[in-house]
Amino acid sequence: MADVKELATKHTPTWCPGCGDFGILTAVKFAIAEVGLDPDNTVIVSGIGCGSKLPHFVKTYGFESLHGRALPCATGIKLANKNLNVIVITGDGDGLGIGANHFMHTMRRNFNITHVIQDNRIYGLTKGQYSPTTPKGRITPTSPHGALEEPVNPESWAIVAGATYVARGFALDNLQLRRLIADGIRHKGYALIDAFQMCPTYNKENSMQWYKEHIYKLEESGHNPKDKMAALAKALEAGDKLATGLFYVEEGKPVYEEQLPQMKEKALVHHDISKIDVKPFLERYM
Ligand SMILES: Cc1ncc(C[n+]2csc(CCOP(=O)(O)OP(=O)(O)O)c2C)c(N)n1
Ligand code: SF4
Ligand SMILES: [Mg+2]
Repeated sequence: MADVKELATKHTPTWCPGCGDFGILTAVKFAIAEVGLDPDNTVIVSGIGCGSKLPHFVKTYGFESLHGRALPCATGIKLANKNLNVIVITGDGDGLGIGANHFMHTMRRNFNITHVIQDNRIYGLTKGQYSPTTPKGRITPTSPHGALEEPVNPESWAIVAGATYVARGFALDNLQLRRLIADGIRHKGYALIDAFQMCPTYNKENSMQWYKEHIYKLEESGHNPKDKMAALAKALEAGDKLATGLFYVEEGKPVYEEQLPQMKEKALVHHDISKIDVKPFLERYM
């Protein structure tokens, strides 16, 4: 079992002071330690963005992939070795914009992975363009007259697409966030944790104070996370208040990687391929 201190690396984050990525990093490390994941058997996969630097700061295996492609890489890793613990970290732009196609299909397949979205409602790394979760009407360098689109609601997308664990946290409510991530890791199936975070450099509107004034906790509202329609209603809730906590959980749904006959007995990486003659296959395609 990992001690949280042993999960530190020699690298130091270069995030801006006050960035919510610090809180999410802390929550991820504490969740890994709490669940007792073996760092040698754990891989954190990210895309590209400010927050996607996270794998550099946790002493597990790490894979910083391409913008929008964290989920296909995580899928490939899980297919090669289903025994690995796979945690995916993406920004809101990464996971819900360029990577939205992968997001929907990975949830539909119910891979056993945990996906944390660092949701600062902006493209941070590329200097403040509007993102899929930027509120309608927000003025940014790419929406000088106000963003025209309705923002993406990740929780409702996830519930409808077939995710089996759907939660939302806040970078500064670290105890709640680490519990949601830890439970997401323990959950067998696709777990989404949408983590609200501040970007004090490019998103001045959704500040720490703003979140504190708008957030309320689902567990204090009598919500039943096993009720799919109630979860969807909570996700789509209109108005000034934003719920955090566990929206939806469904146990027992088969995970994709365990339904493949080739992997029933053991992971692909443990198959003996030394006696397979690949020459006929190569000749067929050369
Ligand atoms: C294929 C491709 N398109 C665009 C980019 C440029 N790019 C890098 S990060 C990024 C957006 C990052 O926003 P988000 O995913 O929300 O992460 P944040 O920086 O806010 O943490 C963009 C557009 C890229 N690297 N690759
Ligand atoms: S630009 Fe925003 S998201 Fe990126 S490090 Fe700075 S505060 Fe964090
Ligand atoms: Mg972002």
